[in-house]
Amino acid sequence: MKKGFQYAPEEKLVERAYLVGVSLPDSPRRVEVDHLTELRQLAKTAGAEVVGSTIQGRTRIDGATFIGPGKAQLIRTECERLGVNLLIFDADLSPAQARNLEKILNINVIDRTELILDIFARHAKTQQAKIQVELAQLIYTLPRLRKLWDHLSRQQGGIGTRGPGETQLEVDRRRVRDRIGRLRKDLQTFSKRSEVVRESRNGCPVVALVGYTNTGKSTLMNAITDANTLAENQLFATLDTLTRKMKAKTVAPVLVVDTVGFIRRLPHHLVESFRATLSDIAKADLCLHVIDAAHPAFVDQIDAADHTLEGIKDSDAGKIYVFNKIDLLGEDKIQGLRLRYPDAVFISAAQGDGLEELKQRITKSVFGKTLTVEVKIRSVDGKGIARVKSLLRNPTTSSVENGVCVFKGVIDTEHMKRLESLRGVHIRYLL
Ligand SMILES: Nc1nc2c(ncn2[C@@H]2O[C@H](COP(=O)(O)OP(=O)(O)OP(=O)(O)O)[C@@H](O)[C@H]2O)c(=O)[nH]1
Ligand SMILES: [Mg+2]
Repeated sequence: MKKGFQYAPEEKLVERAYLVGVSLPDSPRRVEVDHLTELRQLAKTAGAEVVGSTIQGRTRIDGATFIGPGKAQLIRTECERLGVNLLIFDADLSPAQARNLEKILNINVIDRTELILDIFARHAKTQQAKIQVELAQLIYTLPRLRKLWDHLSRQQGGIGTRGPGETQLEVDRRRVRDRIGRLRKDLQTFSKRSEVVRESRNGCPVVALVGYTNTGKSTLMNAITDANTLAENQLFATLDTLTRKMKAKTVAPVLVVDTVGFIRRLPHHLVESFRATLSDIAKADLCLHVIDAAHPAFVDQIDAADHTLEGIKDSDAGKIYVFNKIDLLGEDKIQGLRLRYPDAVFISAAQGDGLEELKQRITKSVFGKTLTVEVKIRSVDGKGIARVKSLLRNPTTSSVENGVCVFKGVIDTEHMKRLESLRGVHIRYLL
């Protein structure tokens, strides 16, 4: 290596983050500890290194600084000691609170919504997802533009940089509003396009995988369809909708949709922007609510996901609770869950346990107890014809052509296996 002249490799900026939670009388400390664990995972997913955290007990929120100026000073000292350059709040800060805190702390302050938006921006791959995320970010940014300007003027410092006049801020606000309008229009074309895709589904029933983020929806998708979608131990790995046929020989075609996960207090900007994506859930015939049975806060996660689902879907639509990751639980724990949730299905998407039962439940639910089918069989196969007639309710012969008989009729789903096992029989499902 040449002495005295070296190219320093570009340093990768890893943000050193400090987390702040607030425990109010209606949210006990234990709950806030769980929430901060989730915030830590969110921060990690966003690429930050968490170097410290604090939970402050308060009787009420401080209007100007959320945590109070005294606590803010203490945090500043701690952050300076730890070399922190990003403070993340497990709360939604008002634009003014964020501004005031940055003044006291002299580092970048973001809240939970901003962190989630950042992860969404990192994970957005398709054009639709990118537009949806940008829209959500702009809606969030609009009332906070002043904070951005404060940043700029502080960075520049010195004479003549006393912050832009109100007019420049107004111009920027208008630009952002225009862009929001444009993105909303772009999203409408995506909605129309997905209508067309939906029609091409040819009446096949659709099952949506829903649930809290990181519960194993994509892993389940890969296990029951031939999709090869990203499944990773990070939050919001999936943002785009993916539809595939369920692998099941014994039933009529069923489409499975994998989509974005939910989280406690999903920022409403995101729900609004992701309406096109979420409409796939709304239109589904059945929702499989996937639960991480091994997560300590799975009950809260069920509630949070159900709450989000209520805002998207009619309550009378079918739903099955699917407890995943049972490979991580002992037999006692699984038995306890079975007693507590008698209608649920228990699986390990990763190990393949319980998937056959799940598929049967899906079939039963989307088709009801019966299916209407058209059966083709060679007319010389007298024995086969007799079997087909015995399995169908009210079989009608619709035609005999080129030595092939065509029957139509209704069959109990429990008899489907027997019909499919007959040799020389061709079945078409009339949904
Ligand atoms: N032990 C175990 N781990 C599982 C199982 N299913 C999924 N996982 C793991 O859980 C993590 C999350 O899985 P994903 O399938 O990405 O979860 P997701 O619900 O699609 O997550 P998002 O798309 O981020 O909302 C991954 O690390 C998987 O390997 C399971 O049955 N057992
Ligand atoms: Mg996923």
